[in-house]
Amino acid sequence: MNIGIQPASLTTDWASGRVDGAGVVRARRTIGDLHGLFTDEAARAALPQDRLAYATECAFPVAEGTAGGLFWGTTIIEPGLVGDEYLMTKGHFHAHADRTEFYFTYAGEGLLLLMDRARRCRAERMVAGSTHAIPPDTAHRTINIGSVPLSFGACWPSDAGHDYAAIARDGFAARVRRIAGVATVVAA
Ligand code: M6P
Ligand code: ZN
Repeated sequence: MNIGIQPASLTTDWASGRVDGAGVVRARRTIGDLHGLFTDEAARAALPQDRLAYATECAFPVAEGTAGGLFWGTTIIEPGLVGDEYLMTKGHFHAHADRTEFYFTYAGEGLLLLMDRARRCRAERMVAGSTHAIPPDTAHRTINIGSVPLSFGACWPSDAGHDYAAIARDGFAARVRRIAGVATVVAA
């Protein structure tokens, strides 16, 4: 009996990171969405508020909150500065705090900023191929320190959820600033 062979319902372009397929959800974060993220709020407010900061393309094969499932997505952060800080993601803890995640870089140059519950920060360099295991109870934010888009993939549990509130309230304890032309991690 011929069972048949179907193409995969989901594709990832390994050069660009672009994810495609039925049910892929695309979202945009604009400069306007990043209110309060940067030290220099006046510099952020002076930029076009509808300018793209980063885009996500994600596949959710099971419902959000399902135990045992996995989500898959790509984030592409535009190059650029707000004051002396580079464009970056909002960053989050997981709502289900012990849930972990993998990040992996397709293209561009970035930093992955990690912060534990004691607000201790460290940063890992993101270049094509770099693969990052995000531990439990660790906030994660990505920063594009290059001059081209930073594209990275993520795979995370479908019951991890996003907790943005702690970061919105307290921020990260470290920031990445462009100092004498060099991306530098400094205490916030
Ligand atoms: C990765 C994953 C997503 C996340 C996205 C953008 O793709 O971690 O869950 O939504 O980055 O990051 P943030 O939600 O912090 O803006
Ligand atoms: Zn996450």
